[in-house]
Amino acid sequence: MAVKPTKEDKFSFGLWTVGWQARDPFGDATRGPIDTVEAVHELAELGAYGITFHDDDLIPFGADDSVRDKAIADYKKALEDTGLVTPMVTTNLFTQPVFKDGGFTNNDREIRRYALRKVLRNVDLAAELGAQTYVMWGGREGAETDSAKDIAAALDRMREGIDTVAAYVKDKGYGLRLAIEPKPNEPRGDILLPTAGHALAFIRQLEHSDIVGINPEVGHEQMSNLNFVHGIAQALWEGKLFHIDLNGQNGPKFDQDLIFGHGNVLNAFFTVDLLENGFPNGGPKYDGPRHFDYKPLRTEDATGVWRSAEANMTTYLLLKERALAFRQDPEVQAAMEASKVFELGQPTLGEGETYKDLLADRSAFEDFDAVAKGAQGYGFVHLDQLAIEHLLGAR
Ligand code: ASC
Ligand code: MN
Ligand code: MN
Ligand code: MN
Repeated sequence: MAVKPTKEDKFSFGLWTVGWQARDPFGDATRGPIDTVEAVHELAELGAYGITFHDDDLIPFGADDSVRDKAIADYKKALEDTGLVTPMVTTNLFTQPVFKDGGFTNNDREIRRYALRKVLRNVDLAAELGAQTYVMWGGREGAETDSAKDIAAALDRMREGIDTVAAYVKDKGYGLRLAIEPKPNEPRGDILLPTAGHALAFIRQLEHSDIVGINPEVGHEQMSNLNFVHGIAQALWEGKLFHIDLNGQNGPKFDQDLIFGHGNVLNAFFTVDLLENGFPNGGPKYDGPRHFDYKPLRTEDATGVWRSAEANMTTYLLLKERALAFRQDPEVQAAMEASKVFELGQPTLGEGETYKDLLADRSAFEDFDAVAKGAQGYGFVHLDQLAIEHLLGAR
């Protein structure tokens, strides 16, 4: 099926995704490194609008200033040549041995200070490139042992770290917003801020919570057996869905980072439905990048890498087309009405009504026929079957 992505679709990719050499805990790399400039050109060719990176993806860790400057200059030139943008930037605080006990929450204070400096340096680069979002994935911020990590102190240090970065961003007048990316485990046995819900609660403890939101990843929520659509819905509802990492996952197991839709496809359908069509009763809508954070399968060669990048976008666009048809189908609208989906949008108390009026309303309790109401059907199966039939192209 011919669905060609355009820049208006706002598809972006991490440099580390197509660039993954497929090294895993059991095996060596199966592919060679990909040149950054080549990756920018390939992604632009395929129809992406943006590319994102960890500092160490672009500039080898420990590189001297001349190497760093050249890497940045080459990257900027590639962006200019292709029109690709950098909407998001992030920091690698997980690969190097120095971060084996984390960055912001490392038990070693000197390492925490070093981690903060590494982030601030890269925040300058993010601002210089015009990024809107700075993601913080605390992959090593966690533990394997409950004896060795004081969780309250670790959360204090996490708050201190994020507030320090946020204060810097504000003082510098950068337009950046920070987005925490939750993940329950891997590489650590347990990671701090394991789910979207934990991260949203944590953000309320920050001094600079106004510029901090979340970057949920499909597979990371599903690793905890959670519903990704519910996670992003709550973040949207709180005005905190600053960015999104789209990929695929088959239930709770190791982080698969599959192509978007190549996992729980029905949940992917409703993810796109929410992102593109919004809540049935209105409310905040997402307008940020559709960012893919996936890994091309280890079995693939260079051709397979670019096919897989394309597959993310094609799958998204097909789901978008299906989700639009679903919402516009009069039969679906009628089924939603019958299922009282729109009735949930009505406040439970009437305009100006208080609990006093509710207590005085005999129809709400004394004369309410709970038995009759208990017998009503909601027609949810019919509605969901319509979704399946749209998804499968049968309507
Ligand atoms: C990130 C991010 C992740 C991890 C992972 C690294 O920045 O969003 O999920 O790093 O992709 O392999
Ligand atoms: Mn992942
Ligand atoms: Mn991610
Ligand atoms: Mn990832």
